[in-house]
Amino acid sequence: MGLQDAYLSLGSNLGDRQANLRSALNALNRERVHVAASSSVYETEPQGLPDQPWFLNIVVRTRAEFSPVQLLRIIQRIERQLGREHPRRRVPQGPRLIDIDILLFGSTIVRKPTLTLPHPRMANRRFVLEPLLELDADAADPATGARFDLLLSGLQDQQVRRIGGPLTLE
Ligand code: PH2
Ligand code: MG
Ligand code: MG
Repeated sequence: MGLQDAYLSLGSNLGDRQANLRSALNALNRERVHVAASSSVYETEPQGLPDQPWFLNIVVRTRAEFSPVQLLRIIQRIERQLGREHPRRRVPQGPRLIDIDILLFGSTIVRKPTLTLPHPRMANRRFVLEPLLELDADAADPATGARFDLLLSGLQDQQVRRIGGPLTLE
């Protein structure tokens, strides 16, 4: 499979959140998931499970020479290495040192028990769409054709604020 643009969402709401995001970016590059561009850093209101600390979130564009499932395995290994708990001990949508989700993989549509692309909740999440649109203002959902900028306009009640520019790598 050739190189594809894959967009990833990264989030952290425990410990040194910015350091956790930076460690994840460095780990991706080390694993040959090349980070081509990173959004600004946003501090974001927790969605899904409200009673937890606010997150730092970014979106990155990567050039991956892997299939979507191979990319998922690499991401899950990095999450474990960075101290994320085993899936069975984790609260769904709850606090985490690091979470890395595949949002889009080119315009590939995947529906497997272990992986759904585009990410099934991205269209409802301002903490995803705002940084994604920073990297690609014309991005649209490959499954429905809906433009993400139009979807974002319905999510303004979710609080996000840009707290800094793109993270720099080692
Ligand atoms: N991740 C979740 C659930 N809720 N809320 C924000 N603001 N940012 C996240 O990254 C996030 C969330 C599950 O992965
Ligand atoms: Mg995840
Ligand atoms: Mg997630």
